Formats: sequence, C-alpha cells, structure tokens
Amino acid sequence: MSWHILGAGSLGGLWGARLFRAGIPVRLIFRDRVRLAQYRQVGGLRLREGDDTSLYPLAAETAQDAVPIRRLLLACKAYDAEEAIASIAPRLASGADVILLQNGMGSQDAVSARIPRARTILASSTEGAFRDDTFSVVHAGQGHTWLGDPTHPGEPPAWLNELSEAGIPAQWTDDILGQLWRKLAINCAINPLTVLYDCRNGELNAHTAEIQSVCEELCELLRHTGQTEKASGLYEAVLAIIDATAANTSSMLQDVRSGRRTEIRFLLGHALEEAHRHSLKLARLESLHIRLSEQLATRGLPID
Ligand code: NAD
Ligand code: KPL
Repeated sequence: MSWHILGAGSLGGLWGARLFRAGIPVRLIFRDRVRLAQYRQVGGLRLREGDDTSLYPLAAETAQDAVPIRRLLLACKAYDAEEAIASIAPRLASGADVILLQNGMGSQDAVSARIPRARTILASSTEGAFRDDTFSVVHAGQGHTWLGDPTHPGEPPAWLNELSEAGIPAQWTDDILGQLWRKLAINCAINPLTVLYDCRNGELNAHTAEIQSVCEELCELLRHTGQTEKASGLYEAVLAIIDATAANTSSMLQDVRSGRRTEIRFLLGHALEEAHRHSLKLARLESLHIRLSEQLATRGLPID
C-alpha cells in the first residue's frame, strides 16, 4: 500500500525521502499542475543530512488525481490543514489512515470533522527540518515522533514497522493528547517570549520570573483540561529545554524573522480558547497573547 504525502515541505519531505530510500511506496501530492511540473523539472526531492546531499525521485501527482488514498501523511502548517484536507477528501478510501503532523492543537479536530470516514492519527514531533530551496530539505535536528489515536488508543496500526524500516524514529502512545498538551505548554512558555525579546532560547534565562508565572497559568489550564499529570514539573522542564536548546532560534522566531505566518492560533490562541471554555481567567497568558499579536501586526504578519 502506498503512502501519500500532502504538504511536501520540510517534515513531509523528510518523511518522504526516508520512506522512498527504504523502498516503501510513497507519492507526493502537489496543489496543482504548475507545482507538479516545477517538481518534475528539478527531478525529485533533495535531502541534506550533515555533509551528504541526495536527490530522491519520489513519484508525485496533484490533489486532483483520481487514485484512492488509503494512507495519508498531512504535513502542512496547522493554518493550512483544513483547506489541504478538503482538497483531497473525496479521494480518501473508507477507513483510510490520516496522520496529522501539525504542531499545536485545534487544527486536528477541524480536520477530523471533515473526514469522518477516515481514521485520524495525531502526531507530535520534535524532529528539526527546514527548506533551503523549494524542493530541498535540510535535516537539522534528530528528534522523535509520537503517534496516537485518542478514540482507539490501544490499536496501533500495522504500518508502524514501516517507519522503523525507513529510519523514522517514532513510537505509538496511548496518551497522544497528553503529549500534544505538554508540547503546547512548552511552546507557549518559550516561543512567544523569544519573539518579544527577539532572542535565542538561551537568552530567556534572563526572564525566568516571567517564565515561571506563565508556567503557573499553563499548569492551571492543564489541570482544568484533565491533563493534571502533564502539569507536573512544567517550569523545570521548560528551563531544561531552554538550556538544552540555548543556541537555537525558536521555530516561531524563525518564522517571524523570515516574514512567515506563525502558528500562534494553535498555540497561545488554543490555550486561551480552552481557558475561556473552562471559565478560567489567565491574565499573564492573555497579556502575552496581546503583546505577541501587537508584535506580529507591527511586522505586517497575520495575528492568527
Ligand atoms: P513547511 O512550510 O516546510 O511545509 C508545508 C508544506 O505544505 C509546504 O510545502 C506547502 O506548500 C504545503 N501545503 C500547504 N497547503 C497545501 C495544500 N493545500 N496542498 C498541497 N500542499 C500544501 O512546514 P513544516 O516545517 O514541514 O511544518 C509542518 C508542520 O509540522 C507544522 O505544523 C510544524 O509546526 C510542524 N513541525 C515542524 C517541524 C520542523 O522542524 N519543520 C518540527 C516539528 C513540527
Ligand atoms: O519546539 C520548540 C520550537 O522552537 O518550536 C522549542 C525549541 C522546544 C522551543 O519551544
């Protein structure tokens, strides 16, 4: 059975290239014929790993192709996910597996609602990749991907072994929502502040009082959403990640510096929506959201 990848960008390209070179059938789906023609002209997907660069001629098609899709990796940004899934929804076979690789939370529910006959599998990834050209991906940081299905947590799909064959570090978890919530909380505590202070992660060590108060509110939110366990040691974990990634520029700051839209709506935005749903007043997070939105608007970037 072939994998289909919709969103042939950094992570989609990284997964695609590794599946392809392991001999596992995989097809990239491009938005339209123009994009497909551009891809064919360069002859495939380029992947740089350390000092090695290879060209992988993965098969490709457009969203309008007629072949049914049985296993799909949706690897676009969270704000593009609904429109992207709508473009191929009629092609999804009944019971197809659709893996959602989006960071943050909120987009997954919106996508699942559009494809009720498919099984949606949520993913949370710490891999690091970026594009240095349109069809060229750099694998910048080794990471891990957790996969899970909150509606059928004890039923890992049979194709998980294909990921290990392809050298994609991944594992099934019975608690993917907990995993996504914990990552969301960590990203909310670090990423917005790196934008506001325009600094590398390590420089946040000068703002630990602010980080602590943000973490206190995130913990309150986690407890109200039933994620009490994920609140445990959050501040200490955030400080440890700041130290471990001290020289890095957060993904949100990278987006802002490159003039790209951020995923704010699916991080802080989602946290505040959930707080509102639980009638929780989180003044620090609200103020952080307002300051970040102002900063994005000043730079001419969308605030959602
Ligand atoms: P990216 O921008 O590099 O790639 C997304 C791709 O999706 C682009 O090529 C874009 O053209 C394509 N796309 C968007 N809408 C489409 C549509 N309708 N039809 C076809 N293609 C469409 O993004 P990325 O960095 O790979 O991130 C994807 C998700 O993974 C994000 O939610 C991100 O936060 C998350 N993530 C990324 C990394 C990373 O290191 N890049 C790490 C962890 C999580
Ligand atoms: O995930 C991250 C990101 O930059 O998006 C880290 C490095 C953990 C900071 O939140």
